[in-house]
Amino acid sequence: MEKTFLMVKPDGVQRGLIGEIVSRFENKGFQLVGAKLMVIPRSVAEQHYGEHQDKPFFGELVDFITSGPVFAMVWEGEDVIATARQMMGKTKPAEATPGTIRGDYGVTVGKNIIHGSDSPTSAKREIALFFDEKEIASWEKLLNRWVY
Ligand code: RTP
Ligand code: MG
Repeated sequence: MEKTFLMVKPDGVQRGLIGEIVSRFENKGFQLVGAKLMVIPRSVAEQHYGEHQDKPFFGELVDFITSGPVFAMVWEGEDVIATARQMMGKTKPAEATPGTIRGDYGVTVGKNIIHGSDSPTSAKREIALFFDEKEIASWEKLLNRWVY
């Protein structure tokens, strides 16, 4: 089953949006298989955003993403990579449709609440960068056995 890496950025954690964001993906029907609150080491942040290293905002981006705890997650489900990007909304909150996470909660492009992998290659790379294999727990939904 497809997996993606999602992360509530420091602004989302500061604003108390972890629960809201987790709820959206749970309610959609995706499955949480890994999660942790962490402060990203600078070297990991530079690797994570390596594709942007020549952009003028790179320094600011790395400063911000390492400025406080993030909530890093791995989610699983059919087409979860593309669907999560839809649920996040466009990078610039002003362009993000209301109903999306960035459309509902974001104001500035630098502080846009959530990160999500943009392709299967990115997802694989980012999951390996943030999680040990033993930190990812695939689990079976037992609801149909526990609720009648
Ligand atoms: P992310 O990687 O964080 O999920 O965001 P994204 O794919 O939607 O956007 P991306 O192009 O990968 O940009 C990464 C992050 O860099 C910040 N950014 N700042 N000042 C600027 O013009 C600017 N442009 C991008 C944003 O916080 C964006 O999420
Ligand atoms: Mg990106």
